[in-house]
Amino acid sequence: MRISLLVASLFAAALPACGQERDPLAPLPEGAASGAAQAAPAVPPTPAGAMSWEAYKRHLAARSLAEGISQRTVDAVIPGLRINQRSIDLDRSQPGGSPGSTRIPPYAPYQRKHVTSDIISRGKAEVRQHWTTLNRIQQQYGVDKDVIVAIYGKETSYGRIMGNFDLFEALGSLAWEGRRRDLFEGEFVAAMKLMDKGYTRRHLTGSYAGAAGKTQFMPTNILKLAKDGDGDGWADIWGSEPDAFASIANYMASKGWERGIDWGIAVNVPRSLDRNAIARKTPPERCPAVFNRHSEWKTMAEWRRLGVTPVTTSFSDGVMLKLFEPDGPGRTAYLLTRNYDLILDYNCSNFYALTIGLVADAIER
Ligand SMILES: [Ca+2]
Repeated sequence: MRISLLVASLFAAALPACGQERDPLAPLPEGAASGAAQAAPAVPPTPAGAMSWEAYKRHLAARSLAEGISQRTVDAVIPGLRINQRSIDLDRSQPGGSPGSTRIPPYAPYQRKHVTSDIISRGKAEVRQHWTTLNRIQQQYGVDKDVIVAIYGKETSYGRIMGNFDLFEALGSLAWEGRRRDLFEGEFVAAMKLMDKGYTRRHLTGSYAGAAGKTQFMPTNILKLAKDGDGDGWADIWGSEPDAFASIANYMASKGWERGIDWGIAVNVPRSLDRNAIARKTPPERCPAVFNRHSEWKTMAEWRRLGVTPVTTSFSDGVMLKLFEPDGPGRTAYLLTRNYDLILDYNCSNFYALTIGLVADAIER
């Protein structure tokens, strides 16, 4: 994430997500447990000093070599590796663990702050500047170009805030600290693999928690999903916007993005709708605080029969949708598609995903 580390990072939401973590500019009230990191169960904290930093560095070197990383990379990174206490402090200050913080704030004030004319106009400028490239990427991956640009804008303020933490120090420090050692140690090793592939130490910077570049991918996702979008044969998510766009599109496509289906639409919901009758019946597989706010799935035709009507655009009758009323009955509501859930893969927060969708729609208009 971002985190050039200003104050903003103090508010950054949660863990590095699939690709990133939070908006540098934006707290994500409900996104405390997001993304890739959510997959890693919390382990009991290792009291600093349970393993000395020097001993842990030896462990990192041995694991790296065991995973096939070159001695040259190990020698370049490990001996001088320092603890980055700021990474540890920022990680510990993330929301999510404090009792009593379960109340979800309303979305409308967040929307006013994060779906702004400035963000939208800068997104439109990105689309104009990269029109041909973005259309080619949209055609190739099937992911809407306005969604790609909206994600880029939210993740890094259109490339302005990518984070300047040395990835090895950030990831190594968080692994050593121990609360999510498996996650961060795996990401450290992935960063070593990136260096073996030719990415320089200068490139390998990111957020305090290791989300990197214009896409805010964690190193494992850079290895798996980064793509070359400008045709120079090199996926440079730090330096190339076309590469970042292709990588974001590839991320979404790899998760199953359905070509030609919008993320969702605004709808009017009758007051009389029985919310209990449409509530989700099965526990979500991930981030329950986020998914439990959505209804069960019904077709567009079924929603119409229940009196739920699109404000403007609609879906065809057979499309599967779920209802989300971010601010409760009587306020703006949305019918969401499976593509919305893929935005949640990027960062598991309704505040995040809904904002991406609304900014994307506004960029397109
Ligand atoms: Ca490239």
